[in-house]
Amino acid sequence: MLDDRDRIFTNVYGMHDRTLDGAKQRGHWDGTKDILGKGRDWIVNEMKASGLRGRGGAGFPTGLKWSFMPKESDGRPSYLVVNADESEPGTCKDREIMRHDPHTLVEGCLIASFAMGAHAAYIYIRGEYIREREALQRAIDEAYDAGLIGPNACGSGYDFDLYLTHGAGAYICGEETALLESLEGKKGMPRMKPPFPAGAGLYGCPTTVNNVESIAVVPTILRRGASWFAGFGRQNNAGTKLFAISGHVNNPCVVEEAMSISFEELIEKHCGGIRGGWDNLLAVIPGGSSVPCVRGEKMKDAIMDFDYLRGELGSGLGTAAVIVMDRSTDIIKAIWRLSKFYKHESCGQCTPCREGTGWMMRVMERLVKGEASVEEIDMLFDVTKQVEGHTICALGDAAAWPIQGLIRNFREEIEDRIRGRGAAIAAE
Ligand code: L3W
Ligand code: SF4
Repeated sequence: MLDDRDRIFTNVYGMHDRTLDGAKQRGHWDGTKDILGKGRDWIVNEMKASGLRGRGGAGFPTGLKWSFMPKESDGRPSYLVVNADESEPGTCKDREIMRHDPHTLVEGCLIASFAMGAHAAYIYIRGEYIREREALQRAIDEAYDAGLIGPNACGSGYDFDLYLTHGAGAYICGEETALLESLEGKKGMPRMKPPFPAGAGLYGCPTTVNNVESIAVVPTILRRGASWFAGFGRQNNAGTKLFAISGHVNNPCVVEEAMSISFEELIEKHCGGIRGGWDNLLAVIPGGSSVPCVRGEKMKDAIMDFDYLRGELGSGLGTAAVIVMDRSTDIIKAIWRLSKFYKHESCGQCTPCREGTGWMMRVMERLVKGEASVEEIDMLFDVTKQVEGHTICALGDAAAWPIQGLIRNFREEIEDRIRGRGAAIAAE
């Protein structure tokens, strides 16, 4: 279990003072000017050496992403955009940072922006996060008043402005290019990639979009050293990580742990075990609603990191939103509910997603009722394959993967329901 001294987020439950004074007492904003004094290259190289992979779901190496930004300006400004549109079902970790440890994010924005030559950063926060927005704005105001950001930030000679803006309830605005469209005042519709934001992002300028947690861990990594962070977790899966565990555990929580912790330890140490015991565990979605569910039996020995969950279990760490379901769950109905969500949130601009999400949801509805035929299970799987990888953004994949996980892991249950319904009709 991670030692308290190695936790970056020391105020996850809001037990301590979240103002600037409290943040400073917990070690934040300590030596920030010295970090900036080491220069852009040093910061980017340290971030690469730390092994930090993006915490928003995709796990793209953060230092590498920063290195895509231009070294010399071609006349266009560069921007950092923080994706705080946390909307993935099950995911509520960034909320804790913004509510209770907002200075980690504000300080991270300054350092990350400096490293990428950006004099302005935008935090795009989910519209429903009203208290979080207030807490974050207070922290930004405090940082301006104390000269930590603004002109000559921290006395470094670097000018830096930080803006907070909010969304209006659309899940798709968490997709990085839809978020940029929305920031520009347009309808939040994903753009084709490439070009990636580093080449043409906000207002057509070089932009890096990073998740809240990815940016908020930066100052501590640089203070304590890349090797300290890289010392947690397995190779290629470094660091500490916020896990948000919900569902049928005795004590749902958000907790920072070492990457690659076992699922069993995570649940036993922090959640008081599975409701009704381990034999009662039916299924787990280990990384937010977009990744495939896994049968409970396969999860007990699982290692909670990117490579194990994808390579060994065909699922993913995603946002590390761990959704636990016990045997009281109607798993077919639970996945149907996700299908309904993705259908509702599809922006509709590409055909496989616009048509496919509705089609998949309707077949799922019939599976829930046991009204489909057994042959339709394979047909549904085929349709998910036609959606996956054939859309402008990852929402198409996100709609396809949970259904694929259901069919791979719970085919017998689906067939039983169809046969049971058939038998019931015959008996009527
Ligand atoms: C420059 C290249 N940049 C990739 C950048 C790219 C982006 C990052 C990751 O979707 C996933 C999705 C959800 N040159 C680059 C490059 N980049 N190649 O790297 O890119 P990508 O395409 O792998 O992912 P994505 O489009 O950002 C994110 C999944 O995460 N998800 C989480 C959803 C999370 C929320 C939330 O509430 N936080 O909604 C869970 O599974 O399905 O697969 O920056 O530009 N050659
Ligand atoms: Fe819009 Fe769906 Fe296409 Fe993404 S995949 S651009 S959400 S229609």
